[in-house]
Amino acid sequence: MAEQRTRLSTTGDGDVAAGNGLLDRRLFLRGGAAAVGGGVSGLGLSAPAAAEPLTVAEWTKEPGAPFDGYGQPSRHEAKVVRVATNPPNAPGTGASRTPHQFLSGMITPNGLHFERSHSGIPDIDPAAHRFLIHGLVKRPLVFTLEALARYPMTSRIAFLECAGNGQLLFAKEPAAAGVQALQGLVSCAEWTGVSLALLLDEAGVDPKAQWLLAEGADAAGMSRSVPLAKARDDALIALYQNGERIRPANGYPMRLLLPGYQGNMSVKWLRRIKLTESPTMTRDETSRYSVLLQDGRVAQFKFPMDAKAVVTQPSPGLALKGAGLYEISGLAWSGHGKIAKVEVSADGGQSWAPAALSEPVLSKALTRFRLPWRWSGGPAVLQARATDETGYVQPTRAAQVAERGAKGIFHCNAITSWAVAANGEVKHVYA
Ligand SMILES: Nc1nc2c(c(=O)[nH]1)N[C@H]1C(S)=C(S)[C@@H](COP(=O)(O)O)O[C@H]1N2
Ligand SMILES: [Mo]
Repeated sequence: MAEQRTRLSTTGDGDVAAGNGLLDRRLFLRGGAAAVGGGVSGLGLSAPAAAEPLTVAEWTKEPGAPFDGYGQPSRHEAKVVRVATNPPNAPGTGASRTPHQFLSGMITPNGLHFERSHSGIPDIDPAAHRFLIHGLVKRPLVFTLEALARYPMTSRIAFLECAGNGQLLFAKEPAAAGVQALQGLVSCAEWTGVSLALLLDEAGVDPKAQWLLAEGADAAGMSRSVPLAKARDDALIALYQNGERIRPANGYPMRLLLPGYQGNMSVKWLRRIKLTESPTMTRDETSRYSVLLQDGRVAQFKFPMDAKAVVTQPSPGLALKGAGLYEISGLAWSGHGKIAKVEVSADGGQSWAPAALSEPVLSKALTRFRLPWRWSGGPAVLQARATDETGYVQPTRAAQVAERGAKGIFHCNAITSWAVAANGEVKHVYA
């Protein structure tokens, strides 16, 4: 396993890293791309300057638009939007998904962070909102937003993933869907707020307390039990998302953030934390968000999201325009820590090459990976497989279905496969 790269040097260049055209992840750093394509960079994607001389465009001939109170993306990017799925007759209930096929880097812009709400987005007046810590504490405390905002703050970059993300992979036949529909219930932001451990110390936790109940101020009154150890470890009462106040859909004016844990536990519109001896067994944690086992039983409480990687480009909807050099890119994450390795396959999992991980590689954050690929123009099946710092390796779909049975819903982290056809179209398949 140490050296997974099979050198298939049939073309004579030493840059082939795995079957069906996968190239060495250091290719561009070494300047070796000259060997695989035309021109100095080797990419050969540009036109000769003589064929296409620069002209002076309309937008250069007159002054542009004035400044804007709150900037918006270019009007040419109108397709880059979340797509919502709602149960019939239930506005605000359901989810909208991040269009990862159009994004790069590791941070999800706030307007594109996925949304999952059980009873719509409450219109909370920040001045009237109160947050209570009570139960097994010496001093029950009530916070206004203003008071909370005066505490020392910390920032961290963390992904948030709904436990239902990827659940379509449990379907018998591969869904005709792309990365947004299949894996769009994960996003990553820089969250800033007050460490929950600090507030718990201020309230004085009774030694009998082992759990807490977190409850939202939405009409769903969504609530979950959280082990005290997690609350003390890295839980945040988040007030800011990527530098600005949390968006209404994501929990304005404050939310619980439990890095690496299933999204449902990061209670939005947080109004109450109650310290308890044992889990409260709320509706939201007994009816859903657990793992159905092969024998029909349900494993109670699976909190961290296991490691997953997914190729975002190319992916369905982004057709390849002719054979040649491409960069395969995608996202990987683990609720157990840092991503240690992402391997990419172009032949449906027969051979694998290690991808380059873009810095920074952070614990419980999305990690961007990249790998050069020379597409021959023939059929290919692209996959990515994550390994996290605990040594855990992401399973194939077949392995996960065998383990869980076909009725699984939550915590699917199986490998996603994209087939590339000779005409360049990309399609979701089971490999
Ligand atoms: N109060 C409250 N908190 C909530 C929810 C909710 O409906 N109400 N949805 C949960 C679910 S299922 C998920 S996956 C995450 C989604 O967070 P986001 O909408 O910011 O992406 O919030 C969780 N917190
Ligand atoms: Mo969720």
